[in-house]
Amino acid sequence: MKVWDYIVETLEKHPLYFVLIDPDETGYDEAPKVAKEAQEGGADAILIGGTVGVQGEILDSVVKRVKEEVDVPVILFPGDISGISKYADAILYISLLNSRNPYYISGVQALSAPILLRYRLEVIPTAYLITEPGQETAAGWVGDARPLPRRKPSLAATYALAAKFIGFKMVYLEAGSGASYPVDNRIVAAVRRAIGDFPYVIVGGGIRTPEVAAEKVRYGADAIVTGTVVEEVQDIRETVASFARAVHSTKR
Ligand code: 1GP
Repeated sequence: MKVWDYIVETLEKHPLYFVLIDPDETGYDEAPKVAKEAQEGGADAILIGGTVGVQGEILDSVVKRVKEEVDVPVILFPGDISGISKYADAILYISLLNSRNPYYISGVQALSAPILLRYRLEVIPTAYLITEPGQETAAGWVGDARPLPRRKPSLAATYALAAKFIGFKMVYLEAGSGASYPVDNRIVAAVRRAIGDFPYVIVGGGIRTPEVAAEKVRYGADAIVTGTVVEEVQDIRETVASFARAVHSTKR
């Protein structure tokens, strides 16, 4: 089954919860175990990636080992052209629409397209919008983003509407990994209002509790991503389970 079909079918049942594994943070040897426990806790997919570091043979080997441990989709979340592995199920084909640098809007996509074709990787066209406080995170800094201000949610909404008109299937609202606070609820709500039911909205960055994850869903998120919380706890399965329960049981 295509990952996209899995996403659409699962969304008919409940909102999605993705666990992001950045092997540079979790450790390359720990990543497969983290993925297994995340699946057992109820994660709907595993994202693998990071802004710096994860690439080449090491990435291939991590993705292969993660695939051996889980049945849920393993989706690449690349920081650059180097974040590609033919062993993954799909890739978020990301365009950072509010970057100042055209490389992150269309350059990296062009440079990676031939290799994605050769690997026959399923691509999921994703508009990536970095909001405040993304400027304090690696994604915002490296991606040279002009973070969308939380006091002007209409700006995020216009970018999201442009993403819809261009034809993206996902809009990823990102506060940045390890952000001191998550994407503002007013931004999530304004984006949802502007684009209607589609594209699907992913919200990530700075989400630390199941309550906050559920809140983002109530304001309009279709999918929640957490990364850092899983890196910080001992009991990964139970932590993921509490997030999965909160996300899956909340109505959009
Ligand atoms: C980063 O949205 C993800 O791209 C996850 O962020 O690590 O803060 O959970 P956190």
